[in-house]
Amino acid sequence: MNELHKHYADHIAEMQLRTKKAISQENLQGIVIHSGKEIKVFLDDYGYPFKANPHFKVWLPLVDVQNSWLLVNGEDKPTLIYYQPVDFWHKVVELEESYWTEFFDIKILKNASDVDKLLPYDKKGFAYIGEHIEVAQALGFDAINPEATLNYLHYHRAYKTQYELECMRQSNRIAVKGHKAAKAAFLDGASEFDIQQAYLRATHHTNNETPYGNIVALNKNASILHYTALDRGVPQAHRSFLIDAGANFNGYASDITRTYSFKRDKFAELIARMDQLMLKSVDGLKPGASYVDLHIATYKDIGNVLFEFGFINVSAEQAYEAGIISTFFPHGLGHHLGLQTHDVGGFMADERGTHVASPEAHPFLRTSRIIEANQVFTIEPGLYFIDSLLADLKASKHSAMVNWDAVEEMRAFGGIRIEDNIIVHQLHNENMTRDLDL
Ligand SMILES: [Mn+2]
Repeated sequence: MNELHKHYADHIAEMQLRTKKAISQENLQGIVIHSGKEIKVFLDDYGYPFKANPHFKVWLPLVDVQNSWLLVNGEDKPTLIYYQPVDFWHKVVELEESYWTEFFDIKILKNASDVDKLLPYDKKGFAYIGEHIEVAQALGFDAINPEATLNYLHYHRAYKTQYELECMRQSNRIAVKGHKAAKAAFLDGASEFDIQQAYLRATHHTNNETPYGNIVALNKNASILHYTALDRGVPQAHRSFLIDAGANFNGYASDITRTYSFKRDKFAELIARMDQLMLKSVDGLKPGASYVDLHIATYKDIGNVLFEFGFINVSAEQAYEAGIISTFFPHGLGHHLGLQTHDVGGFMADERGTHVASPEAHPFLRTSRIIEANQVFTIEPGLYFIDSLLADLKASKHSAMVNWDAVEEMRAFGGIRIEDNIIVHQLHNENMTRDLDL
């Protein structure tokens, strides 16, 4: 029995416990979770790539079955209504016995529209959780994605079970293979498109299986934060390479970023300095600490880097007061990671879902919650040379704080982001990404 199988029973027990509490506080009898259904392209008979409801895949490692359902109440053995049509057009995934199947009462559904025969006759007291409101209404549910129930489940999802942590280690393992292949392709002089192919091949993922659209950016394209175009052509020169790419294991995401310089140049030194800064940030993840404070400390530290490398001629403190660090680091330090790349629950102060807003000066921060053990985060500081933001700064009253020649020299390299995936344990952090020698 491997690590995963060993921990699965405890994972199910924890999901049962959460379900029981979630439904008892809302006086529900149970929750009916819909995996989802195909969404067709307008006027076409093809569907968009299917992504399962995270509330479904938190229970079991089925990420690609549509029209399937879970009935849970936290006490009885969960029921899985598994869609297995008679269909000679599409591949039908036949259910095979696996480490997880014994934990469910499994009922086979041959026609998607017959599901009501397998659901509770009286929907009163049952909540529907899923994307398809019209389906829920047609079936007669009153409680559709009740906010209190979702808040409770989302708040607790930030605490990963041992099974989930193992899934995330595996997800890192797959992504790291891709990152190593991508780096080799870059050093080989490949195009963005071909680097992407190398990544997918090494991870055994199709483009639709990665948890988010990979960012594969050469040279100046690295300054575009969410660059998802893939240039087919080989650029005249390879200067820099930024890759933000993850993997998927049992529905759990990894989310890793690396930046490389083609030569041993000033940009390479800047990457090394940012790597050091990034690892210092990771050390700041501690139970009881505030992610917002860690973001602000890192933000100021980037001010130090800007000064050390001569991009600004004022101290980090002065740059912070003037607000100009945001020109170079315009996003948040990181986020919760799990079934979703930007996992839920990051702004919740408690299980009722009380919202804690990000500070006004840091609107792009994706979590404001207090850090606790068994939570998983990304740490991903960046330093970019973004044309539009630099133009705004140049036109502002703070323009003289910047050494524009030094900045100019870096524009062709785009920018730097380095991102690892970290489990916070009670007494230490586990950097899943570095543990794999990336
Ligand atoms: Mn990320």
